[in-house]
Amino acid sequence: MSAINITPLGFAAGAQVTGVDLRKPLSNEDHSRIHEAWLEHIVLVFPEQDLTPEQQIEFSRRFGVLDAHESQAPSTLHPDHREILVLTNKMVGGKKSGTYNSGRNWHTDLSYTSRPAKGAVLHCKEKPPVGGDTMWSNLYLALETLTPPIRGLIENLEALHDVSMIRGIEQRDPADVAEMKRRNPPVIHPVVRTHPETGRKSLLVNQRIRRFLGMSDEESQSLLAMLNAHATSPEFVYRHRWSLGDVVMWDNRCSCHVALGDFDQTKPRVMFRCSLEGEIETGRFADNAAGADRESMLQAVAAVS
Ligand SMILES: O=C(O)CCC(=O)C(=O)O
Ligand SMILES: [Fe+2]
Repeated sequence: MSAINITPLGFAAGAQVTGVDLRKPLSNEDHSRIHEAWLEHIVLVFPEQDLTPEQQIEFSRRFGVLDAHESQAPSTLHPDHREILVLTNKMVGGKKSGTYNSGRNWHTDLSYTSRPAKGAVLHCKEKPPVGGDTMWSNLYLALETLTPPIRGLIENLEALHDVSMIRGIEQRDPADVAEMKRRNPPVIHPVVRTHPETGRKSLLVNQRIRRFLGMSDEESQSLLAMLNAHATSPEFVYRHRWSLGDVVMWDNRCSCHVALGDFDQTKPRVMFRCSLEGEIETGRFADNAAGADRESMLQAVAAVS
């Protein structure tokens, strides 16, 4: 009998999972309960865990293929385990870490690649005394609550996602930024996507979209502002206040999130993240787009890079 307890933490997303020690291999029964709860609650919080990198990797691997983080600057990876991305505001090798301000605008992990992440497992290693919360939004609800006329407008719409839109990227080390851009040319994804496991549709919008295809800049910017405001309405959001040792695992296929920078930056905040590779390629590179769209996209991109 599984000793796992699942308690909802929010209406739109979030549940706490207790009664499981993630240092040990998961039984098949525990694995299925967690997997089911993950699909239902989108964000799962496992409090008071204390995992070595190997244990975090083993646990994460049960839920998908681990990303070797080719999209990231090598200096941001754990020196002994490239499956672990180190999110830290500490100095690394005598300079600011490439992740010191990661996640500061609403985003879906790796939507700036052709294969957005399936999910991620984030382990809190050090935290400031106050602040530095993370918020997730349920993008199924965001889609389902749009009115029919807007839903019709976006049904077949596509968006250009651009790594240059990461908030604060210009403050990072120029070599890291150049590397990120080189690794991640702009990519196009549909605005409405289907979750490969639940079959439900969700709204893939976030603050790393540069524009929609086939629209003027004015149309794009107004629509994007409206959709982003809607997608991140408090009604759809779970906000997590971190405690040391928390492990939080989220489903990236139906959510977006933001890491708040509202904390004393002289205090360390360190998170270890395993990322699960996306199962499907939903994007195509902007370079392969046809005709007028290609031209206008390339101009938009040239203006920023
Ligand atoms: O640091 C955090 O709370 C989350 C950062 C983030 O966006 C991520 O790990 O994907
Ligand atoms: Fe993220």
